[in-house]
Formats: sequence, structure tokens, C-alpha cells
Amino acid sequence: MSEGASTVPRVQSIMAELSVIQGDITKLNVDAIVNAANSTLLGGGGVDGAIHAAAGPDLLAECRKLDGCPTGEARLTRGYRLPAKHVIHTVGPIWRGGDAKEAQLLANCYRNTLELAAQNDIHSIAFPAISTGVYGYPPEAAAEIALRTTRETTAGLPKIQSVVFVAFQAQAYTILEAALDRTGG
Ligand code: AR6
Repeated sequence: MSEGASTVPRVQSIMAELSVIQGDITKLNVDAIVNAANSTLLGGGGVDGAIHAAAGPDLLAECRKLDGCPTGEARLTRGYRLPAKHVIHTVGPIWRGGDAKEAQLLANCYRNTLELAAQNDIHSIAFPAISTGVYGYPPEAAAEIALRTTRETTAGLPKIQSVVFVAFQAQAYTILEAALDRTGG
């Protein structure tokens, strides 16, 4: 979408549209999908495995050059065979009971991913429920952080127009949708 030049000041929405869907993130035709990676960035199971399988081996080759990624940070690659043009890899915290800065680190994932997206002219982005699979983060608490941090961060990033939260299963969908409603006021 192009923003036509205009000499007339106009009011424009600075709020990104947030939505929740159930499905497979690898199928989405958005500017970027987010990978819930580990700090090696060299692949794994869950959504990480699905993204590498769908993107093909060139994704792993690019990831090898990145030299890993600390928890809470984010790294950009191309999407290769994915419909999405880019993948933003972020490393969520492993749940250790809640006293190991998990909430702060998970919020960092969403904030750093969205800021990296805006820096790279990405307008539409889809997130999986980071850390809620193998890493064991309680899904309700994770959904609250995902939605709250995304609303706060995108308020300062007008380039981000659409953020989709992708639930792989029905229960995750219900949890994310409740968090979307709760944080929407
Ligand atoms: N589309 C959308 N969501 C998915 C998909 C998919 N195709 N596949 C799984 N999910 P997880 P984590 C959901 O375990 O907890 C990997 O081995 C899944 O149901 O993928 O951050 C990495 O290499 C869950 O809700 O990521 C790391 O070692 C969510 O994605 C580790 O797992 C996240 O589950 C990261 O663990």
C-alpha cells in the first residue's frame, strides 16, 4: 500500500489492527511471520521446525550466518519458499516458575520483533504464541503480555498496520481472543 503524498493535513489512524486466527502460520501471506526459535537459530521442533520445513534449506543457511540470538532479541531473514517475504526469529524465555524475568523477556520478544519489523518496512506481521509450547510458559499469562506489549509498541510504530496472533489449537485461540478483548479498551 502506498501513502499518497498530500499537502492537506489529515487525521490518520496510528493504531495497528490486531486480530487472532487459528491456523498454521507458515501458510500466511503477510510481510513477515515470527519464529519462536531457540538461541542457536539453527532450527528445532514446534513452529520453528514447521517454518524451516516450509521455507526450505536456504533459510537455515542464512540463519547459520547470524551467530545465534540471545533470549528476548530478534533477527530478520528472508522467507524463501514461504508466502511471507520475511521471517523474524525471536527467542522466548523458558518458563522457570515466574521469578527468572520470564515476563520481561517475553515482552522484549514482542517489542524487539515489532521494532525490527518497522525498521524494515514491514507492515503486516503474524506471531505464534511464543514460549507457550516446549518452553512451557502458561498460555494465559503469555497471551496477556503478547497483546499488551503489542498494543503499547505499535502505538509508536505507525508503519505496522496489521498484527495477527496465530493460535495453532482451539484452546490457544480462546485464550488469545480473551486477551485481545481484555486489552482492547
Ligand atoms: N503455526 C502456528 N503455531 C504453531 C505451529 C504452526 N505451524 N506449530 C506450533 N505452533 P513452540 P516455544 C504453536 O514449542 O514454546 C522449538 O524447538 C504451538 O502450539 O513451537 O517458544 C524451538 O527451536 C505453541 O502454541 O515454541 C525452541 O527450542 C506455539 O506455537 C523451542 O521449541 C509455540 O510453541 C521454543 O519453544
